Amino acid sequence: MATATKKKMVQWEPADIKAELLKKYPPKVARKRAKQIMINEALENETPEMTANVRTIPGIMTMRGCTYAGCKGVIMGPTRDIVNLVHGPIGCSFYAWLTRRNQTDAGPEGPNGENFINYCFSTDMQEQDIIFGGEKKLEAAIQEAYGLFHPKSIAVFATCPVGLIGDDIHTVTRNMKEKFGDCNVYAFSCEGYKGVSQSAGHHIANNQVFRHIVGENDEVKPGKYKINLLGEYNIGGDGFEIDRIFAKCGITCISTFSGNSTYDQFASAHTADLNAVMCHRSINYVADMLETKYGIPWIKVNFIGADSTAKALRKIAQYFGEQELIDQVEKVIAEEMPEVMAAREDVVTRTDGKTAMIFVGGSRAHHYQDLFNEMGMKTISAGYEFAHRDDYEGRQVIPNIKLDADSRNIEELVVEADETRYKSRKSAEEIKALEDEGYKFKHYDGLAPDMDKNTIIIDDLNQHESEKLVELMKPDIFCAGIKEKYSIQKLGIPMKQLHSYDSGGPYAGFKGAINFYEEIDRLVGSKVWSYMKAPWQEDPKLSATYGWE
Ligand code: CFM
Repeated sequence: MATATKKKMVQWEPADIKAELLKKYPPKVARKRAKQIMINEALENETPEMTANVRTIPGIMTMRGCTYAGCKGVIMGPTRDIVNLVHGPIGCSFYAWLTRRNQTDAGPEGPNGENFINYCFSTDMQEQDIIFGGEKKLEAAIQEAYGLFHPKSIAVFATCPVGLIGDDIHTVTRNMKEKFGDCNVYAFSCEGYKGVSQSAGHHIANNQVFRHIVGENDEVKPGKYKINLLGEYNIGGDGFEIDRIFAKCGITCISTFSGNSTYDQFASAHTADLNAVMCHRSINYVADMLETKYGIPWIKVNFIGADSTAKALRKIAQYFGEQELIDQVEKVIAEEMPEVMAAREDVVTRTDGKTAMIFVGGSRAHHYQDLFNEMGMKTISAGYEFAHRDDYEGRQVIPNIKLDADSRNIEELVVEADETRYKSRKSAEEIKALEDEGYKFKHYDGLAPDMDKNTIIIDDLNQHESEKLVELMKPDIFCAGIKEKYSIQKLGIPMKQLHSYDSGGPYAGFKGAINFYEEIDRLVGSKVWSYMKAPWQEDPKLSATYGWE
C-alpha cells in the first residue's frame, strides 16, 4: 500500500448535505423526508431512529418496486420446478420474466429435469375478465399448465386488478389441488399495491411457502452438519460459489431460500439443524417460523466479502462444535485465502481511500460494505429501498416498531410448536455456553452500527436526492440498480448495478470476492465517464424547470 496515492477527500458537513437534499422540497415533503435521512452518529450501543417501511410520497421518483415483485420475482422466482402462474394483465408477467439474473442449474435430474424458469406463465387478463371476473380463466390456465407439464406444484400470483375485482384465487387453487391429487396448487395475494414496497411481498411469500410447502417431506436426507441457507438468491451465480464452499467444508445444505432451489428443498427445510440467514429483510419470517414450529435456531451470516465468508463458516462450525468440522473449515479458509489476498493486495494499491455509495433493496447496502472495506474503500452514504427499522438499527428495536395500517394489512401467521416434529437442536446449556462465547442467535445488528460516524444513511432514496448526493459528495463509485444507472453515469461517476451485477458475478464467497475486486478496480480507475456530457449539461437551456420553484 506504500505506493497508494490517497485521494484527497472532498470536505463536506453531513448536516449541510442533508439540508441541501431537502432544500428543493415543499415544506411538508421536506419534513417527511428529513425523518428518512439519518446522519450516523454511531453512538455507543445506540443508533439514531430511522423512519422506514413507510409510503413513498406521491410524485417522488422512488427506486422501489411493488409487492408482487417481492413475492413472485424475489422469493418464488429462483425456484426451478414450480410453475409460477401470474393472474393478471400480461405486462406484469412480461416485466418479471428473466430480469433478475437468478441463476439455476439443471439439478440431479440433468437437462431433462423440470425447469420452468425460462417460461412466462400468465392468464393474460383482458377488459372483459376485469368486468365479468377472471376465476374461470385462472382455472383454465392452471388446468392447461398441469396438462402440458404435470409439475409437482403450481403457484398463482395475484396482480393489482385481481384484488380490485375480488377474484377468489385461494378457492380456485384449493379446488384444483383437490382435483389433481398429485400437484400442490396454492396462491399468493400479492397484489402490487398490498404494501408500501417489495417488502410486503416477501412476507406474503414467506407465509404461503411455510403454510403450503415446508414440512411436506419428512424423509431424512443424507449428510452431516445440515443447514438451510435463507435469503440467498443465486444472483449472478453467488449461490453456486457458496454451494462449492459448503461442499468443500462438508456442510450439507438442505435448502436454500430460494437461489437454485427446488420444491422438495422447501418441503424438507424442517429437517435441517441450523438456519443461516443471509438477507435478513426478505426471509426473517421463515427463520422465525422454522424455529417456533420445528426448533431450528437461526444465526445471521454474510457471504459477501472473503473475510465475511471465513467468519460465516467459522460461525457455522462453532455452532455444531465438532472438531472435525472446525478443522475442515480452517483448512478450506487456508486454501482459499492466498489467491484472494494476492488479488486484494494488487487492487488495493489503486483503490485504497476511494469512496462508494450503495443504495439497494434491503440487505446488500450493508453486505457489500465488507467487500469495499477489504479493498480499502469507504462507504460514505448508503441506504435501503424498503428495509425496516431493524435492518438499519438492529433487531433489538423490533418491540418498539409502531405498526401502521400498511403493515397491519399483511397477514401475520400464528405458528405453534409442531406436536410430533418439534425438536430442540441444542440443549439450553449448550445454547448458553455458545452465548457466553459471544455467539448471537436470532440477531442482526443492522447497517448503521457498522458505518462510520458522520456517514449519511438514507431510506427510500429517490431520483432527485441521488443526483444531489453525487453532485455534492462526488463518490468514486455509485452502486444501485438499472433505474439509477444512466442518470449517475451522466453525472460522470462510474456506476455498478448491485441488484443484477450488470453482466457480472458471482461476487459471493472467495472466488466472488476476487471478481468484485477486479471489477471495481477497473471501474474506479476509469476516467471515461468524467469526459462525457449530457446534452443539457452542454446546453443548460435544455434543463427542465419545475412549477413550484
Ligand atoms: Fe434481499 Fe436480495 Fe436484497 Fe431483496 Fe431485491 Fe435482490 Fe436487492 Mo434487488 S432479496 S433485500 S428484494 S438481498 S432483488 S437478491 S438485489 S432489491 S438488496
